[in-house]
Amino acid sequence: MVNYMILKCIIFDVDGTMADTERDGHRVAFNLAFKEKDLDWHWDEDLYGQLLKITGGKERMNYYQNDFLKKEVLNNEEIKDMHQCKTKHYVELLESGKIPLRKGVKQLINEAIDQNITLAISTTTTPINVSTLLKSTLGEKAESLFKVIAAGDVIPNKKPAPDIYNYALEKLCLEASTCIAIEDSSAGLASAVDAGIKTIVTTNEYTKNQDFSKALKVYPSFSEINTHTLNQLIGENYV
Ligand code: XBP
Ligand code: MG
Repeated sequence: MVNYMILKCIIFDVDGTMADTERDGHRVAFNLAFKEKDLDWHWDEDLYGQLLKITGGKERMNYYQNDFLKKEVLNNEEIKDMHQCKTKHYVELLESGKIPLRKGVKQLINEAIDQNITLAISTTTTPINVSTLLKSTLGEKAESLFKVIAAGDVIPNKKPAPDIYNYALEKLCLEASTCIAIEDSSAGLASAVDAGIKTIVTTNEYTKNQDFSKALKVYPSFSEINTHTLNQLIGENYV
């Protein structure tokens, strides 16, 4: 039984973890951008679920044209332009309040703050998407609740590479052994674990059948997740 607090920091993934953003958020924004730019692409829910294998919106569009269409429709500049248009639509979706935090996330954040546990974010998504999600769900000052927000192109290799979590640890100046990551996907899990961070997974419709064998524990929701269980989990695996 671990009573003393080993846990110093909770590092949240964003998409699929803090909020269920992919099906009704990012996917819809991509389709709005394709339509605005008169591109005859449309990603339905099933196809998007396959495309989520690749993290990063720009990288996902390249994956789609190279591996599914098997032809280059958009060059790198056009990919960047399309992604900026998609991000504009995604931010508008967030600002409309259509994408709430998953049940239990706000409570866990407040509990961590009460117990002086540092909060951080480690995500593949574009920084403005993170700040807009936080503001639209937790209020104007929400970003200041997180000591580090590691997001998007700040590192060269996106998840499953460990870069974004290594970047977060460097900025946090904390030992990986005192942190726990919360992820939703096998790519995110691999990224955190390869950075030496113990990780739990909260699944969603898109990721529930993925391989989570490297996770400390897998949860279908945040209902059983609190700072005590997180501390217990890393305490039992403390090295
Ligand atoms: C999920 C991702 C992101 C989003 C799209 O990030 O892979 O790429 O799907 O966002 P995470 P962008 O689970 O690490 O939060 O279009 O801004 O990349
Ligand atoms: Mg995720």
